[in-house]
Amino acid sequence: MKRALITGVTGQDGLYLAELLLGKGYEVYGLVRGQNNPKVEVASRIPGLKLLFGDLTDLSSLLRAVHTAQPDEVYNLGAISFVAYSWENAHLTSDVTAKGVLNMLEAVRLYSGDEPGKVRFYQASSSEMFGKVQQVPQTEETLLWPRSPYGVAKVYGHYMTINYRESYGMHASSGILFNHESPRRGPEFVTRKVTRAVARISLGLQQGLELGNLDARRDWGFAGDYVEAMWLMLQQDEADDYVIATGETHSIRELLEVAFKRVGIDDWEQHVTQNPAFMRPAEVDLLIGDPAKAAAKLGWTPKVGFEELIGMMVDSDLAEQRALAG
Ligand code: NAP
Ligand code: F7E
Repeated sequence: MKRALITGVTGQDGLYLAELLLGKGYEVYGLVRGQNNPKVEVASRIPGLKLLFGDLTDLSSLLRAVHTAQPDEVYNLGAISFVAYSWENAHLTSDVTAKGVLNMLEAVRLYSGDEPGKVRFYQASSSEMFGKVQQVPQTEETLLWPRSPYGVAKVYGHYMTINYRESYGMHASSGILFNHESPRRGPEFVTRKVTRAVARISLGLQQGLELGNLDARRDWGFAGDYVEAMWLMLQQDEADDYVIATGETHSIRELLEVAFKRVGIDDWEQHVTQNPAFMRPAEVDLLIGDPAKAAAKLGWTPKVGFEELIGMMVDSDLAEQRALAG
C-alpha cells in the first residue's frame, strides 16, 4: 500500500485528491493547521483520511508530519491562494506560498537522507506565474511575468522545486495548473461567487451581484480532472513540469451568461454591477494554456467542459441555497 501526505487537504483540491488517492488504495495523511478551523471538519468526514497537525511556516511541524506519515508521495497544495488577498497580505503570502514550499522541500530532503528519490514531491504551481503573458497560448517554456504577490510567491516555489530536483536529484515535479473550479471552490473566487449569487437571485434571496473586471479571460477546468493530472505526474519515471489546462478561454461576461442561463435568466446585465473595490492593482488579462505535453507524456486530457462545469456549480448552489432556506 502506497502512502501519501497532502498539505492543503482542507482546500478544494486537497479534498478531491484525498478521495482520488484513497480510491486507489493509498494510505492518505492530510496536514491541517490552526485552532478551531471549521474546514477541518469537512476533511475529517472523508472516510480513511488521517489528519496530522502542522503549518507550512513551521519546519519542525512538517518534519514531524513527514516522519509520521512516511510517505512515498508528498503533494504540496497548501498556500494562501486568493490572489486579491495577496496584495493586502504580501508578507504572509510570501511566508506561506513561497517559503512554505522551501520548508516542505527541506522536510522531504532531510527525511530522505541519502536516498533522494525516496519520496516523490508535487508542487502546486500556477498559471498566475504567466501574469502579463508573453506568449499565447502559454506552455512550459513561456517566460514568467507574475502580476501579484501571489504570482511572485508561486514563481519562487516553482523554481525552488526545480532547483531541488537539479541540486539533490529529488523526484520533484511542478504542475502549472490553470484555474480549476468545482462546487467545492471557495466563495471568494469569481466562478463560485457568480454561481452562488445566480442561485440566490433565482430563488429571490439576493437582489444583485457586484463584481470587478468583467473582461478578464481565464482557462477554466474542473478540479476533479486536475487532481488526476497531479497523481499522473508522480507516476512517471522522471520528474518534470507540466501545464494543465483545457486550451479554451472565456471572459467573466461569458461566465455570467452561461450561469444566468442555467436558471432561465437571459438578461444578466440587469443583475450585475461593477464595483471598483473588486478591481485589482494589476490584472492578468488573458490566460489560455497549451496542455499538449501533458496529453503526450501523461495521457491526460480534461473531461469536463466549461458549460458543464458552470452548470454543475449552479445546480449544486441551488440545492445548497434551497436547503439553507428550508
Ligand atoms: P484553497 O482551496 O485555497 O486551499 C488552500 C489550502 O492551503 C487550504 O487547505 C488551507 O488550509 C491551506 N493553507 C493555507 N495556509 C496554510 C499554512 N500556513 N500551512 C498549511 N496549510 C495552509 O486552494 P485550492 O484551490 O485547493 O488550490 C490548491 C493549491 O493549488 C494551492 O497551492 C493553490 O495556490 C494552487 N493552485 C490553485 C489553482 C486553482 O485554480 N484552484 C490553480 C493553480 C494553482 P486552511 O483550512 O488551514 O485554511
Ligand atoms: O479571479 C476577475 C478577477 O479570484 C478570476 C486562484 O485559484 O486561479 C485563481 O486565481 C478573474 C480575475 O481567480 C471579481 O479580476 C472580476 O481576473 O476567481 P479569481 P484568479 O485570480 O485567476 C489561479 C490559477 C490561482 O493559482 C489562484 O490560486 O475574475 N474578477 N470580478 C473577480 N474575481 C473575484 N475573485 N471576485 C470578483 O468580484
